Amino acid sequence: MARILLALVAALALVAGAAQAQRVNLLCSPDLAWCEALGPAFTEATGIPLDFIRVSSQDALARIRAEAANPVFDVWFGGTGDPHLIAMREGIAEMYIPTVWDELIPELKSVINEEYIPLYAGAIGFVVNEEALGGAPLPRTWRDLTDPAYRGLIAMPDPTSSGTAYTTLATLIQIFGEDEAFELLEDIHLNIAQYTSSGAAPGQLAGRGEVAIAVQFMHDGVKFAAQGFPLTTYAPEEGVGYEIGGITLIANAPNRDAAIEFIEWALTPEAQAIAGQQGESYQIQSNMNTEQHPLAPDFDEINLIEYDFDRWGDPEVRDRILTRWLNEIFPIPR
Ligand code: S7P
Repeated sequence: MARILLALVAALALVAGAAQAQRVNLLCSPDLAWCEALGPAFTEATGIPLDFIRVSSQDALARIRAEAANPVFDVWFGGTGDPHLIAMREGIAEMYIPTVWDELIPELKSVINEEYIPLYAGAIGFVVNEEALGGAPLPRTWRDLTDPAYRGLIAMPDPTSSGTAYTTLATLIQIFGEDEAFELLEDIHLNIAQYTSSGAAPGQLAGRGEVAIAVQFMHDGVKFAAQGFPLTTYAPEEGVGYEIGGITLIANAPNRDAAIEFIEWALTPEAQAIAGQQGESYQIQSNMNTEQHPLAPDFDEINLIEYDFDRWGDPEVRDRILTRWLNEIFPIPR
């Protein structure tokens, strides 16, 4: 009898231990509302608890790099794709092929050479509060942003913390070439009122009329307009770069099984629909069977450049361009 009791106690302890291990620590880079909506829905679907913190894409990469020897997070959800690719190439993230792989939009997988899991796509653009322009014309091109008429009227995110801003730098370099892009960035810098740490914040400043022009993802502009802010969203004439946001398993994740369960769940049409229905996020979702939100910008109507994901997901390219921006643009008085 004593042996049976002991065996029972041991079995219960094992079950309790396993249950304790079943949780997901999520590094979440999209908008906070979407991050907040994920946990309750995932726990309801699977019984697994989820904790998250919201961190911008570049900061998230820095965090995963710093914790690589002793990872805290299991999954990195969302955020621009370039740093996901870098994490994969540096071996601090692990490629996992989800069971829905064949349901993911083929173009999203092929342009990133299937090096990470696509979660959504979104294009860079201008988000403009016409009232706050104070009579200045609507900017139509990237070059227009250098016009002194926009002094103090532009906000964009900081490329050292924000994936949105890194996508913007990469866009300008791909359109104009590196040196000309840096000349433009210098002139645009003179018109910048604020570099924000997160990618979506410039649209909030524009929405409140604190600036007139935000450079950021178009789906974020659409979101703020849907919330009632007087904002118009469009792509400049020379074209725009785009992101393929990722979902990534952290290498040596402390809760690997739960992490995989989360990734599987997050790529289902039901989970992806949370972005637009509860999370006010209008990216194009990666699963072909997800019903796209009516407010999601239509890529067929946007002048997209041929974004070179391979190059911009190269750690050396990233570090060199960010260092150049930090040394040559950021310190210029304005
Ligand atoms: O808000 C949604 C979104 O624009 O944010 C993600 C990205 O991490 C931008 O945030 P940061 O610029 O702060 O890194 C995008 O991937 C996503 O579409």
